[in-house]
Amino acid sequence: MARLTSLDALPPTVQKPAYTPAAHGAGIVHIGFGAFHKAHQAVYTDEALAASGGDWRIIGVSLRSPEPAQELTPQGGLFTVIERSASGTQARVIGSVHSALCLSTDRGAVLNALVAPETRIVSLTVTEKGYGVNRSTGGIDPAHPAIKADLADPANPQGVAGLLVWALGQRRKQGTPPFTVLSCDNLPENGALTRSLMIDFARHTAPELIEYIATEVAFPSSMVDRITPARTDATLALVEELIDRHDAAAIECEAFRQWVIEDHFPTGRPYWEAGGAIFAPDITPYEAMKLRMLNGTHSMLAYAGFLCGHKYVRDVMADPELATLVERYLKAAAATLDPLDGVDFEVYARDLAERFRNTHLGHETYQIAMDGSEKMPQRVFAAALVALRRGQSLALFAFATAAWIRYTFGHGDDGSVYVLRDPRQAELAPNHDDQGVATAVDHVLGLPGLCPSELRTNIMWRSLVEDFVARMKSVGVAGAVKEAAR
Ligand code: CS2
Repeated sequence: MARLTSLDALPPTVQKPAYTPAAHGAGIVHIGFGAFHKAHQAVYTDEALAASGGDWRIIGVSLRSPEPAQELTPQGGLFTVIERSASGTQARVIGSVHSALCLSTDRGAVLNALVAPETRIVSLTVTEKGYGVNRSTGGIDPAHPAIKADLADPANPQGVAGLLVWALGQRRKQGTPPFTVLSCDNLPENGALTRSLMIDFARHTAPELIEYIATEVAFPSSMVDRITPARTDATLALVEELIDRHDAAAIECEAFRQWVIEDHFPTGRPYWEAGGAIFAPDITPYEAMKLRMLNGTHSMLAYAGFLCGHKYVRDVMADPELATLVERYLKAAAATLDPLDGVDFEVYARDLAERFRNTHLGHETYQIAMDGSEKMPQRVFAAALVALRRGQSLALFAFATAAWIRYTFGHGDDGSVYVLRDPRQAELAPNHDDQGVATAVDHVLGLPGLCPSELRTNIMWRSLVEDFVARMKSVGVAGAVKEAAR
């Protein structure tokens, strides 16, 4: 089968860019060129280019993995997104990616792109663990591998903070205005967090840049949302069927998407409104809603569901007891939020449950279960802390926490073992179940920078978490789910 290399003669059912991609230059460097970026910001940018043009195509950069660039380069940047929902499957070819690079293999080209005056935005989807931020101080985590390497050799940067601080230094030297840094990761106040990370990194490596970064560089926060399962061979086969071409870079996702962004782009931006992006002066309420309701529920259902033997989120939703817990978790998380103009949390919760039920997506619980130590604080503990202060029930949050702690034992009730896939795996690993439940709970909740002390030292919280872990051990996770859903 012929490879996707041009927009010519694609089947009429395939949606194509409503503009000529090659007529637009690059204006964005995106770091973390994975499936989520392709399904989200690249689609919004595609629509912005169609609606109002501009030199805003994206140079996609992977920090380590050469595959994304190898897949995309022979296709001239074109790739397919298949959007799957109950109302059907739509294939669309995206033209907004200008080129793709890998830092380890195209180092010179990546550094050039970061200092090029044409680059006015650097956006990021490097996952929670990619930043190297110490969440309790907001500064750098000197033990993070990329931070460590970049502190030792700042002129030869490998990680996010190192690369961006180096590039801003070069731009300042050559009199080029700074780029805007746009974080698109599921972290609270992701703009402010990236800013404080970079200022602290500069403090250690280039103090002359502190003032410049603090006053001249914009770090808008953004809330991003689109469920994007890891690609499988089935994705590629379906794409071939739909577009009648081989596309090595295709991805699949749900039809829903949302993007709420702080409108602070001194060097300009694409007209992302064309794709439905919402610009708001303060996005933190949207972020809290998404992190606590979508992502918090996701983590709860991933740990409990995985340990009950459910491979996909849709299987979890087909299990009546887990579905009941999902519904209750959504309610409990919603109750921790302040009212948000124009948003009905009940409707949002109903829509989320519907999205989780999407039978057309194979979204693995094991994928969501990854990196729990990076996800639990903003998803579950932040909500639990508000619930504690407001005198609301802690039960669902304690259940989610217990399911995560049970997951850190590294084996299911049937003895099957799995790899945790967590950057703090070495610290979590001693947490096996032949020690007492109280010791296991202490060990995980006591890890530095994880569970806020107000929550950790609360006796009610502790005993709820311990009781759930104990039940999971004595009657099995499925048994504990059944009891909790009663
Ligand atoms: C998920 C998210 O893997 C995970 O942890 O909760 O990736 C989730 O699918 C996205 O945030 C949806 O926008």
